[in-house]
Amino acid sequence: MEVLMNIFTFFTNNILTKPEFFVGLIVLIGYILLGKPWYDSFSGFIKATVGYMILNVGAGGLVVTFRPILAGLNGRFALNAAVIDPYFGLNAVHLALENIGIVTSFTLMALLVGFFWNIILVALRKITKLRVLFITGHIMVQQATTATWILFFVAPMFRNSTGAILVGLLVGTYWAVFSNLTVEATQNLTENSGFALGHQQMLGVWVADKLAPKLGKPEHGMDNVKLPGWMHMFNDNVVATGTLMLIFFGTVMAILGEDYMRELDKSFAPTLAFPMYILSKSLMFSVYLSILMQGVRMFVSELTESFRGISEKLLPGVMPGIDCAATYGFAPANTVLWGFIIGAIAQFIAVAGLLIFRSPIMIIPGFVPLFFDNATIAVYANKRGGMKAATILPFLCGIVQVLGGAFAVWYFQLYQFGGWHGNIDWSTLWPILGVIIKMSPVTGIIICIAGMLIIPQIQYLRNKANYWGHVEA
Ligand code: ASC
Repeated sequence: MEVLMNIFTFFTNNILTKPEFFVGLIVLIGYILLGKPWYDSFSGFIKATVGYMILNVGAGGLVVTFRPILAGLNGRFALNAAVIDPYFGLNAVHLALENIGIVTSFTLMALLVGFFWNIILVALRKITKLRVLFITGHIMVQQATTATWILFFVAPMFRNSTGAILVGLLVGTYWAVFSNLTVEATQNLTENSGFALGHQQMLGVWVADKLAPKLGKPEHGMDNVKLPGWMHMFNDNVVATGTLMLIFFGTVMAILGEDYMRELDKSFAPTLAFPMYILSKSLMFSVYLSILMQGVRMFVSELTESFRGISEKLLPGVMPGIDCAATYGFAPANTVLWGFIIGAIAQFIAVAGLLIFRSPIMIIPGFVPLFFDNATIAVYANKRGGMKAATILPFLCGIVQVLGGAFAVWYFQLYQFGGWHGNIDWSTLWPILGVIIKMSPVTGIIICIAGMLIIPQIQYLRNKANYWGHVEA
């Protein structure tokens, strides 16, 4: 008994509370189960662990850059600001969990449970009518993280392993059900390429696909639109993030003023001119975000490979739910950028609305939802409703991203940590799930999971003849 206790204590102190080793261990075990040679399993372990450590470096840098400015906004104008971007959201959740004395490894536990729950749901596809396994690893990490905070925040009695398992069930159900919901639209868009979306705007895409034919005609598509060449610079993540942060944080710092910034930020060297300080601070966001993303990519590519190996063994022939970027080749080249630009205009208008109506929450647009949600919505909208749909729907999406994000940031109190997930499903569906679960945690969780699981049943009843198409039932 004592030996077991000692093992458990060791595990808790050294692995569960050290997410970098937890993720390394998951990869190591996955690779061993897949029968990889020892040196491949070992390199997987090292890469996953180092990747997570790199993420920590990026996250630490963001906090150092971020804190004084957000504190300044709050101190001066009683404005609580948050960047709506899943990487900032990830960071905010980690800080928030640490703040309530909870180890961030619970997010990884939720991820693992969610992944296996998705496998089980699809394995039982004759009953559940679910056809897709969600395999976009970095998205799963982000979503499991945000969902952990949602549940831990609204239901404090579940701030433990039971809670992490429940988060896994919730998020795994979401992965299975909502990726399944994109099957028809994606098959139509890609001329039956045999994949579905496994990303952050699956509900958004379903809505867009349903509304688009009512808004416009596919014959009047994006093929006829020509965008000025300079706009293509926004296709680059670093350029787009750097520019966005310069606009937003640059404005914020300019408003706060030089004296106040010097007071707040001890690293502001006396010899450094204010404009140069603003420029370098704003661009530092891009720097730390790149570092953070590099780390995420590193551990996620190992995690995805070990997950994919496991799922291929368990579920051969099932459709994968993959990154939204995979659909971009199936639309006229301008569509992606068009969605981004329209979404950006909408988000700026919504942010102005928050300021004009004196919302205590201020939202700072982040690149990932701005680009990837709105581009994806535009791609699907254009297919069924042409340019008109590809304009109206990203516009609506941009507005809802900001307003829903503001609600979520306030409701889940992540403004204290400066970030929120921000993608459209996480500004609509998930805040609603959070509100339901807060009312009555146990019943709420059951209602949410059961409610989601009904969706594929309805889909199946409405389309029995073609339902299984690409998937072996
Ligand atoms: C996201 C996210 C990314 C991008 C990428 C798009 O939501 O976190 O890194 O979109 O998946 O290809």
